[in-house]
Amino acid sequence: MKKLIFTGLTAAVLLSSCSSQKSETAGTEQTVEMTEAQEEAQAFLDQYSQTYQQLYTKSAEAEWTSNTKIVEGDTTNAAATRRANEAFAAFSGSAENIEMARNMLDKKDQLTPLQVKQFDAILYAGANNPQIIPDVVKARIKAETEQTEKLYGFDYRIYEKSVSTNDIDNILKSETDIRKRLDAWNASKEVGPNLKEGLLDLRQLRNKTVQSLGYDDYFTYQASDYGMTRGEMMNLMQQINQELRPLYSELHTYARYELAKKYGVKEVPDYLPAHWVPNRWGQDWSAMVNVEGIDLDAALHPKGAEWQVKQAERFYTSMGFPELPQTFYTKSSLYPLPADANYKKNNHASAWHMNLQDDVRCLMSVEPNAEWYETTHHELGHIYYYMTYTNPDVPVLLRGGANRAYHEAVGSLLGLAAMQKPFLAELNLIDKNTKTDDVQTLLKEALSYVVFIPFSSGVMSEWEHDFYAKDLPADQLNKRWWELTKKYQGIVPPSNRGENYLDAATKTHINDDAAQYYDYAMSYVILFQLHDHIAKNILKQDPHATNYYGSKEVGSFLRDIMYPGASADWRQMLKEKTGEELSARAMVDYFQPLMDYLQEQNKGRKYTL
Ligand code: X8Z
Ligand code: ZN
Repeated sequence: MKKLIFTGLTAAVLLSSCSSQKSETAGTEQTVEMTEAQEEAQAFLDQYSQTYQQLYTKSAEAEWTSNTKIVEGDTTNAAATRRANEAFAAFSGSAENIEMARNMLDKKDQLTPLQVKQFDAILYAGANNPQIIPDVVKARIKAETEQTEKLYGFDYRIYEKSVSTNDIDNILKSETDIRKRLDAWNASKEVGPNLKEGLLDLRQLRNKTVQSLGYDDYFTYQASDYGMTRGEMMNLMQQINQELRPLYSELHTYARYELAKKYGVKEVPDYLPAHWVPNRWGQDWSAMVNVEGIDLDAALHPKGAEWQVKQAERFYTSMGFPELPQTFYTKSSLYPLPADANYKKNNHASAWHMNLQDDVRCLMSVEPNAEWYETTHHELGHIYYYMTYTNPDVPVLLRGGANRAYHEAVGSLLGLAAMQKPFLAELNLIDKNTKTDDVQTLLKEALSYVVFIPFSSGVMSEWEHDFYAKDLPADQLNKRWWELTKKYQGIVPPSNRGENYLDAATKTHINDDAAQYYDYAMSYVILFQLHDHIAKNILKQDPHATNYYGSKEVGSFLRDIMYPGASADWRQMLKEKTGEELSARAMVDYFQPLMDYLQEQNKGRKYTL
């Protein structure tokens, strides 16, 4: 989950500012003359932005407390969060502000492109909180807060003993006893039924809010942030999925046979039982493979959790990014709570731009292992994105990614780079003289990046599409989830999962980052496009074995992408920076060398996808 301000705009923009202000563009101070209409618009924008920022900050502060201190039975935090979110909604969704933005956009040809983008942003935010139906918005805010509390206040148990989700994840990554795996997997799904009523309420409330301002449904609303219709978004997801399907089919076959061997199961199943794979949702299977000579878990363990955060920061500063502000360390919540804490916290990683200014924080539960090492780089990507577009050229209302997927892509890109061998050798996390098997390394990467695609572009996106846009019946929620899981991931439940379960809702995004999971699928595609360009054209290195460490050139390439925030046009940006339109070409190319190996391994095996 990310805590981000909306983006959502299309036209390209020249950075400029009003006549009464000075702006620094490319290091030179410029004063831009404005017409009367532009001055009027700017006066409104300045006023709006100021209040917006204040209320956004209060809401973020309250949310922060609600997500970092979940006390059973306590209602004070929830009430404070509700009040803050209601105040933000009352302002951003006020009929007056929406009306004003509409009127301004009626004469958009008289405004600067940057102003037009800000008015679009005002309307987009308004549609989520329309005060023509204040009761619906209030009910949604209440339901959202309650849903998060239920999800993160849940006490997961295995054999009656309380466990953290990190504990469950560690079992799924390494346990070879199939019974114990099943028990851990089952434990991870126990939270679902508690979330069903709340999620059904949220569907109705989310749909109703955006429908009042003319969107078909909540999924359509979220897709419009990319300037796309819901159908266009789903087509794009299908396309990404298809391009990676041949490789996924090989990986799926390989995993069925290898895991059956590992667990001592004689008959290889046609579909992977969900508790066989090393992740609660089957979205990342990389823990299946150990590459000899690169045991990152073993190398990271003695370094400790704090080292990982500091190291991720060092990676960014090595490329010329500034150090994190001191308040990042004093105000973030970076590590798991002590076992005896009498409260819980949100245990899914997120990055927060608290005041749309200098207060940036992460909420994580970092442990010293490869998964958190990667996640830490991912989250700091969000943080450096926030820090980079917090500059005089980017108005508060456009402090978001070029699109939401870009925001996800930057940190994941650095996560990928931080795992490559030359980089690991530079950090002494592996011995640079050890010979390692490149094919195994690529296989491990594919089990993370390629395996993620059918989950994100297929299962998650289509389930949420059906849920919000197709009114998926309340008695078919789990059925649909497992249909899609089988179809896209080739994964089946360990045993029949009826409608008394709600396995989709065990995924945090279904509850608190709704109808946006395609962001991640798209972010992987963008990530490989950026990486391909960086490796070949900037570093002149093999994309499979790069070392970004210390490269100011890579830093400045990334900085240029992040600097304009949402004032940039995302399609144009991709074209300018990589020479390509959005395409899975780079991702497919990257993993191409693996195809031969997998086909060889899978010779004579039965394919089921
Ligand atoms: O939710 C996240 C980030 C937070 S923005 C940790 N991710 C997705 C997930 O965990 O499901 C990163 C990749 C996929
Ligand atoms: Zn993220």
